Amino acid sequence: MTKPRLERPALDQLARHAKNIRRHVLRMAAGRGQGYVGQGLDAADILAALYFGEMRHDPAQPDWPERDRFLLSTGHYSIVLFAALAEAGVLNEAELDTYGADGSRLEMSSLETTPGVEITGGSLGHGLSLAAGMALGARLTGATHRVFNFLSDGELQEGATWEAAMFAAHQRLDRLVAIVDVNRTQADGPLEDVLEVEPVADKWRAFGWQAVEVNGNDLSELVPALATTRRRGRKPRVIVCHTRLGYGVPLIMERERAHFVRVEADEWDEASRQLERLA
Ligand SMILES: Cc1ncc(C[n+]2csc(CCOP(=O)(O)OP(=O)(O)O)c2C)c(N)n1
Ligand SMILES: [Mg+2]
Repeated sequence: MTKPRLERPALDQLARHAKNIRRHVLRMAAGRGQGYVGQGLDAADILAALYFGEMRHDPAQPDWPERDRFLLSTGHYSIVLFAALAEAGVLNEAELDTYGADGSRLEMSSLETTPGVEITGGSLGHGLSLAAGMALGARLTGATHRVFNFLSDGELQEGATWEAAMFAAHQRLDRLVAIVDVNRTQADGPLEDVLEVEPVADKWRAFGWQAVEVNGNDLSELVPALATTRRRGRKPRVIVCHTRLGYGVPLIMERERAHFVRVEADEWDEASRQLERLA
């Protein structure tokens, strides 16, 4: 089996991928007039940094056994995973238009049967347990790939996440990386109204993790933070990413509630125009 190239592209190239991922997200949601657009826009920089920089993977062989695993714990963020997989060439861009349609492989909550998708999502709070198990399994078999688990601040409100955090630290799973999207919101509203989770980084440290905090919408912070996770260190790592729901499209960012977005046909054109103005 051929080995994929491991070059890490420059920041401006990553920014182009992030912008394309956002374009794909808008295109996908425009198809049905709805979707988890805010999350797709908010996490685009993180997925660009992973899929086009940090992760070892080969789009031509999505099941390559030595690939780093990306586990999307937040199934409802599937829109950004599909967008990144299309940008990487794992999925065909034309298929993106089927997002959320009956019979489509691109469900609004991701399924492991879709190429490039490692786990089925939907029931929140389970991703970190799966990731910890995979990282432990990899170590037991002598494999060297890493496991990246993407989770949300809403999932920090679930007890299972902290059981998995405790287990991963106990097992010293230093090839496990958690990436937490702290966008300060969940389905029922802002975290300060529903259930506060701060101080997020200190909670992880108390559970035995090495934690860094970055602006998750700034590649110049994300990329070096991800690079530090390559060092072996006897602790699992977490990158706490502070993001904005809808980042790059003011029409979405300014909505009072943007957990699930329905947008009128004429507003999609304006959303696209706004995205093109993003540097
Ligand atoms: C176990 C479980 N409980 C509740 C839900 C319903 N639910 C779907 S999305 C969501 C919000 C989770 O928080 P977060 O991912 O931070 O939301 P976002 O930032 O996307 O608004 C909830 C509670 C679920 N999918 N799974
Ligand atoms: Mg959230």
